[in-house]
Amino acid sequence: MDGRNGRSRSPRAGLVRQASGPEVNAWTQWGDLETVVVGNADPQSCHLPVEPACHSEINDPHLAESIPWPGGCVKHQAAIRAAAAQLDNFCAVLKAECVKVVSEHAWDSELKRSTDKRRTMIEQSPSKEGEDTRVYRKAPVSTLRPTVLDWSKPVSGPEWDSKSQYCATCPRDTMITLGNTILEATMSKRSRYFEHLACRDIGLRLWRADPDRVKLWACPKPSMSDRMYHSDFFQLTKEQRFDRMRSYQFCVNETEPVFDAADITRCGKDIFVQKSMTTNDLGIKWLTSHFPELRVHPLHFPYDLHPSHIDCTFVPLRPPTTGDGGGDGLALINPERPPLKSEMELWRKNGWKLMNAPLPAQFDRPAFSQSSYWLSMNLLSLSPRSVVIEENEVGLCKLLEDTGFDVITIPMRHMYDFGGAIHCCTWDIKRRDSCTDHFPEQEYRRAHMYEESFNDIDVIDVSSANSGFLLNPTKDFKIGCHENVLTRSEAPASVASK
Ligand code: DAV
Repeated sequence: MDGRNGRSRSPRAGLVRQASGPEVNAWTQWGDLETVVVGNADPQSCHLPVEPACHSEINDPHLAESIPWPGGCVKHQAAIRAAAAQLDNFCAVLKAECVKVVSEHAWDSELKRSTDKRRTMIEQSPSKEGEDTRVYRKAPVSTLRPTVLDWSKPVSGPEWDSKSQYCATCPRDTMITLGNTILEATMSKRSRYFEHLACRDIGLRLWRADPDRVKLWACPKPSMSDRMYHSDFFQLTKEQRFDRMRSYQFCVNETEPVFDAADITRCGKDIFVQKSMTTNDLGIKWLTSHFPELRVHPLHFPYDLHPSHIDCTFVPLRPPTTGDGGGDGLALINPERPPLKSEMELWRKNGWKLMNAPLPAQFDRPAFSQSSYWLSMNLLSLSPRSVVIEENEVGLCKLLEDTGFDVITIPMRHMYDFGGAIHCCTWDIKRRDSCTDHFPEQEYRRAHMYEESFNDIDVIDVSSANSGFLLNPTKDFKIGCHENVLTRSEAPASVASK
């Protein structure tokens, strides 16, 4: 028996653990969800302080005339309570859902079909002869919550300081599960440097319980010194930003690897990482070299001039399947931020289809929200057949139901003030999935990712079916509805003609 590699455990214990699989396991965005962390709106949640990677503005023009951006101040307690209540409700929905059926007859095929998608099982069968009552229960999702911290405390490093931190509503931004590895992101904002500590206890507990199979890992923390940032980024006019969009240069430069976990989306053996305000090329390179079992692909969305986090831009929903009622692989795209034709070729040739997200139900945003109205598409998949979306998003609900999903709706608009919605406020720990290859048709070349001068801005036309690749072409769309993006007619001729 060899104690060092764990073989000293009793064979029985070993067998039990093997049968259950590691408690940390998530390779896709859609595998059957078993354990998830849901963020907290802590009482000392703060407004983002102004710093080299963040210049926030109040959305309401009247309020903006009266007060400056309250960076570093604790948010209003009423806003905090409202978001906290919606997060608690989300946990309750994930944890349990029971249906009591009084007779077999009532268990009609429609109800059965929709509950099947939610992985429903019988919890209580009729106990006596002649009785027909049974209780069905959806396989519950275990929810974990971050540690409550005081975000109003100032923080500093050798070359910087920050008036406050931010909050713990969006563990998605700081933490990601890549297979059996828990990874802490570097972040790029000084105020968010220590945010992962709210999830540290969860990470440590999971790793300690199964150190042979679970990894707890982090990319080296950046210096956050002034040298890391393009200091003129927030002074650029819209026209200058539009002019520079071909070069995909944002506020963080390439001095040190930087990424937010929410810029990554997982599809089994392949993961996709958005180059953004919060993720640089070096961050993508770090991920590529540290996860050799995965194929890492950068993604670019040139019409988003302030990209941050991929989950309001490009959302894989289910993989392609073959035979027996299988269907198309599906990814939801943002029609205001179309993907590049060149980068979508991989998806097309591997049997995926794209689907335009409908325009959001509401375009107004809470006064202090620093996210776009595309939080409308910030959904959480419970399985390849079942998704949770915001209750106002009727258009999205219909589209998803029409494409075969069971849609669960919950209220989440109070979270918009805290930079996120249903996907942002979660961090999935365990899904029933594996490192499956959903993109077998490819020649994976790491080298092309590091081209110094990537300047492709040729995007998918979202108003055309693209020979069947895009399921629902939209005529509504025109580049520039988004307040961050110029309309085509406003754009410099060199760009508009593209
Ligand atoms: O479209 O503003 C927000 C994502 C926040 N985690 C957007 C992206």
